[in-house]
Amino acid sequence: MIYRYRFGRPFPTEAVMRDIPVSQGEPVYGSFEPGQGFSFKVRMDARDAIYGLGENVRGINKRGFEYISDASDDPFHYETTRSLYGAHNFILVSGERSVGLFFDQPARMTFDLGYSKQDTIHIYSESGNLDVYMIEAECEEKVVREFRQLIGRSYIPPRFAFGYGQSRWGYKTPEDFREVVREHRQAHVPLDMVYMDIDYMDHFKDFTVDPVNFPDFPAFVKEMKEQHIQLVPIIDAGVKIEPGYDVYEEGVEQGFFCTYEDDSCFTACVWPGYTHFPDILNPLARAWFGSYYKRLTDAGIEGFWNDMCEPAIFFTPEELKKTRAAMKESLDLDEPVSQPQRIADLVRSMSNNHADYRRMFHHVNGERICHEDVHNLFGYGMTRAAGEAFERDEPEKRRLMFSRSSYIGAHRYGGIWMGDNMSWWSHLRMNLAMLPSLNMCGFLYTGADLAGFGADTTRDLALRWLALGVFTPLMRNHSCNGTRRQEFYRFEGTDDFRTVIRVRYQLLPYLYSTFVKAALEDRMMFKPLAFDYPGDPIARECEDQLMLGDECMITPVVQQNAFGRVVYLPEEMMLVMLGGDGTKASRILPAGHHYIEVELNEVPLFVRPGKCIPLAEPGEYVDDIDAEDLTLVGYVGSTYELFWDDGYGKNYEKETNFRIMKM
Ligand code: MIG
Repeated sequence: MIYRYRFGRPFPTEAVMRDIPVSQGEPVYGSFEPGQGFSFKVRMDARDAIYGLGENVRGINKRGFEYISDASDDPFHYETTRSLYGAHNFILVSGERSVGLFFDQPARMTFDLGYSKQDTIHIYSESGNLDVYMIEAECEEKVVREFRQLIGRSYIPPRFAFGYGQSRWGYKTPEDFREVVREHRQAHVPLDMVYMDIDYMDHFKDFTVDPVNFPDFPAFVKEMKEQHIQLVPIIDAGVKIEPGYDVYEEGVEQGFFCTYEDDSCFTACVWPGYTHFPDILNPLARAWFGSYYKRLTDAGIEGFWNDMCEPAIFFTPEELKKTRAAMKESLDLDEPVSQPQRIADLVRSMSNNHADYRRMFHHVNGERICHEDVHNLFGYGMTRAAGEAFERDEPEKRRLMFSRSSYIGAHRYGGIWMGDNMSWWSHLRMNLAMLPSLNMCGFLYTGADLAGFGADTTRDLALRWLALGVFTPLMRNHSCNGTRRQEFYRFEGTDDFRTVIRVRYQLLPYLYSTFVKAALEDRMMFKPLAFDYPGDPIARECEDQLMLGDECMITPVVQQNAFGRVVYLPEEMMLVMLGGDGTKASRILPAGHHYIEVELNEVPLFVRPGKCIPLAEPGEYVDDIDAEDLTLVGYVGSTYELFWDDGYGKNYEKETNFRIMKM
């Protein structure tokens, strides 16, 4: 059952696709507190668990901390960071009852989940304009399914997007890209995508290509495609202010940029220098911004990533002025400054400052709306701009699109990557924990920067992270300028990398099929063990293993210097050790705890009783995989339903896309 409660005048986020009648009176769960803004409270039992909240730090069970939905560019996040790049206001409380709660409002919102008081959930916001949805069902999975049906079908990318991608902030010239491809092909390490970060552009201007490095861009795209490589360029939120640059000029002329309160264009400094932000919540401006992607798709590009769409701001003229004045004042003083912290604080607070978000306005259906009140929708709007444009442009064809910032609703138009992480083992564990949380919120096409974006990685971290990345729909090695290089060929013993990445391609039919079926059936691809084994107290506490589809359990190694790990089996399962030297046979292990050895080039996978999965001959790229030549591993007598289509089209339900395989 879904109940809806309405407060004030909510902004139409269009996160929800179904019209649920508004209930009056007391909620079926917890209570709404009177007073300013919005406040909801509910008492928990000692052992209730809380799932959800999409992209956030900490574990799968989110209980015991406070999280804030406030999309922020924060690469240096830790266990106590309250907001990341996205805002996903869905939680699932699981205990005697399973209840899903979705707070559909795009301004800042606090989720105190047993933080102030251990037994109390307190969810509140300054904004009193929102819809609250409460979902009751007999188990966690059903709650999620009802929620997912409410918010609409998840985005499905083209099949090539399930290949391996190499990225690094700093690739600039055609030779930089060619080198990546050459190294992979020479070493027979599979590769499908090379990502183009901001340096491919002409002075960081969206929808342009550096004319010096790429005098004939379509020819370069073609050259890459001949090697079965898709180039995936980045698009940033800010449009450079530069007379003569048509995106800037058209945007100003048509009133398609965000403004100040006086309707002049809002200005913020990001990579291109001073920029304006497209007014992405205005449907006309959204269509206008989206139409520029065609400049690159006309050149042969089939996928993009949208960045800086929180939107991230380095500084604005207003904040810069304030800081400069303070600095000047301190220069004029002969004595040590009286407030030593002040300048450092001012400099730090110049970026992503809410004072700026309060100065920024959108124009939606004739109304001027302060950005602060709809902040969490910007990334969603940008993903949607691209998604809607692709749909208009070539309705029959899927394209790759994923963004950094998001709100629930964006999951229908694209995926997300998990933002800037660090080359830390703790962030590898966080990557794992985020998968089911994001799946609950509709985001299926997702993954983290493998081997870590910021800071220097190590060979073993890279391999262990890739071994998790083998399972994530988005499998991309990405790193920051200035950090240790982490393409596989920068390390010793590159055979191990080949072995691990090839496992992805062996599993490709299974992963692709599992992904598409999850999208079509509004289900999760990755589940906490608790969802499948609700009566098992050990399974409920398991935070470093996940159920994959209906068939498998994954148990990545997430600790340095470990030669294996302890795994927990809620029931008997078959261990299939992929990668390695290829000679290890699968074996059945009884329920309970086991220590399994896992070499750096191995990927353990457990198959559930009565199930099997298909394995392909690994190819060098996705189109090289032969879905007619599959081997089943698992339990004798079991069957698997494979989804395999043309990889591009949208006619998913076509009967011939489904095939029953019997072991
Ligand atoms: O301010 O484009 O998260 O993936 O490499 C940093 C440069 C801007 C942030 C993205 C990251 C990307 C980087 N970008």
